[in-house]
Amino acid sequence: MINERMQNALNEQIKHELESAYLYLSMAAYFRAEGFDGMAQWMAVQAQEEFTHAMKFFDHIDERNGRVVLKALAQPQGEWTSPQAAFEAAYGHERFITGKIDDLVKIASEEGDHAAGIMLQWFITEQVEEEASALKVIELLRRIGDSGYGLIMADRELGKRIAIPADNEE
Ligand code: OFO
Repeated sequence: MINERMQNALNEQIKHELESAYLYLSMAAYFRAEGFDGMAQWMAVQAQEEFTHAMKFFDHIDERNGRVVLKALAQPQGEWTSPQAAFEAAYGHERFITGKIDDLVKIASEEGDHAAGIMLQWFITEQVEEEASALKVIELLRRIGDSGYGLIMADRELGKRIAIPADNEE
């Protein structure tokens, strides 16, 4: 059985993960509109991943006889000044999410909730990857600068990202 404080905090995190999905989907729409279909694909895959993160919290609450409560999602930003600006916003968002995971780890420890603590270990590792993958794209786009050819090549490369089935995302 999960206690109320932990349950409320994890329900809040479901919202954050779904807001992440919504933000990346909004970025995918922006990239589509700008003609960067590869970057749109990268963001669409990221949005799918975020949904699987939300479901990990959903399942954890449910498996421990808690109650999942979904909250309203904020409208995501829809426009950015450049592909680099969008990826920088994604990186900033991931740092925000890392802070949220750290807060949850603290709550789990204060509540003596070892089950939540173990589940959250996966997210600690995942956030290192999430920040690193956004940063890698930012560095690539910084090197390219305003080169139209460079952006086309980067778009082609980023479009190779494919969705990983949720069970293999360990
Ligand atoms: Fe769920 O890791 Fe990004 O936000």
